[in-house]
Amino acid sequence: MATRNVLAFDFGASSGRAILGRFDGDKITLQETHRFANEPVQAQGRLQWDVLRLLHETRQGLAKSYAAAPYASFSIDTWGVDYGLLDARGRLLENPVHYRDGRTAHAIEEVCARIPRQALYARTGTQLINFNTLFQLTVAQNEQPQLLALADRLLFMPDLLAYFLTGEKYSEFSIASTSQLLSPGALQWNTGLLAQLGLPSRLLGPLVDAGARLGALTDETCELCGIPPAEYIACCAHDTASAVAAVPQPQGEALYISSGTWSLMGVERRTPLLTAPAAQANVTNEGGYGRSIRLLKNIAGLWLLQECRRQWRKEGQDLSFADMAQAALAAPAFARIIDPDDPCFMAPGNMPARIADYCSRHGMTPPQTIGETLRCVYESLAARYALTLGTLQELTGSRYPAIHIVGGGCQDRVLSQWTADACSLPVICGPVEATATGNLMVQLIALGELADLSQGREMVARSFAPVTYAPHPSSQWDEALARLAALQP
Ligand code: ADP
Ligand code: LRH
Repeated sequence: MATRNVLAFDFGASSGRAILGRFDGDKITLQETHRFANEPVQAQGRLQWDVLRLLHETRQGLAKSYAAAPYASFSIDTWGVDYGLLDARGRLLENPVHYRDGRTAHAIEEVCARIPRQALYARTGTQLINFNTLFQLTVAQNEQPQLLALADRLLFMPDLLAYFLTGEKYSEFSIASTSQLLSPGALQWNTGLLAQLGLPSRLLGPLVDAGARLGALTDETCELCGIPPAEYIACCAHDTASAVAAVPQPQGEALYISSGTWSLMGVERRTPLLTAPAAQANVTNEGGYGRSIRLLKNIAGLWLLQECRRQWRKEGQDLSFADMAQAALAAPAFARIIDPDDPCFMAPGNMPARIADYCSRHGMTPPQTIGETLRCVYESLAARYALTLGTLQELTGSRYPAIHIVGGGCQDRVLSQWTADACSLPVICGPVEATATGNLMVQLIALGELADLSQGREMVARSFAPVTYAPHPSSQWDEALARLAALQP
């Protein structure tokens, strides 16, 4: 069979990349044709995404990839919840605001004064995290009513970038499902909820499933890039949904951690779980490929390591990932445990100082060295995964034979081994570029090269050799879990 080429753009909160996939009918091979930093910009008191820079980099990726090999189609996935607003002429009204901006710090309390927490959860199936689009919009409505009055359409980040390139305005299901603006598990805006909160439903346009074929590059982009009009196919436009699609699990019963800036730990289901214990645990029911449900928990993830690394670089110490792992291994074990999900770690800033401060406030000796700080973060993350495993098992009534870790973070051997140890389960790592692989796979299904998701997952299993970590449980991990469980925010 002739090779079929498709192109994925995957934007994480720390970097973006263009990845060309070559499918030979059996396996897929990946070529990274373009990678760029995704650095937010603080301006006028707001943390914002540099969306035009991202558009520019996307065009670079389109051109460079075409030079590597002509592709039949392309697609875009990004992080969740953030959006841009367009006016009636389709012009972007303001730079999209970063979900880590502090403007939504009290948004949950304000909305829940009108709609009780449990009712909001039952009506949306979405975890209550202050950065959800719903909360961002209620803050915008309070602070900038004139902006919302001018706005005609809201597009989530991947749909916005696709619109810049194709001129078509759609909202893909998985990315829309991160917003808290959908009815649970449905391809349907929750207009009743919007009306109750005084938010304009006219902002919300047509919803489509992943796999929809949505037009082609505009003449403007073709001319700028010097390429012919490639087709745009919606992938699972939420990066986590694309990553979960690429978890090599033939029966779809695996427990996964999508490990990048965030660690998203969960399982795939057919229906949303909206029980009181699910609401209490604040797990989310996000949309996946084929209208599946990703029942998962957001865990702060490698963000803490990224921010520590950024701070040390500022101070003149440029550490590689291997240096960081070495330093952690050399530090004393289980000296301190932090809650990686504590709100004090959410905003960008001096993370080592915040970790030290957290330790002091919770009666622990602050870490003195880089190695001690890193050991604390690694052990705390692994312990958080283990507690989350327990929560997911309780909620679903299932036991899981192994944990699949996918994404950039699965290259971290120390974290992978300690996750296996803390969870007392084998950890199966890979693919590293799961998000791009899931993005490419959905395009291949839409193009008729693969029959369905299970064929796609078989292709993933054939294409990427996994790395497995056997667990070495110990009573020290049990104690660490108990210490983490006892920490109060
Ligand atoms: P996102 O898409 O959310 O920005 P990625 O999936 O690209 O994140 O993962 C980025 C993270 O993966 C980095 O912050 C780092 O912690 C981890 N990582 C990347 N490369 C390596 C490596 N070679 N060794 C260990 N960890 C790595
Ligand atoms: C991971 C992610 C996650 C969202 C967060 C905003 O990149 O998409 O699933 O909760 O970013």
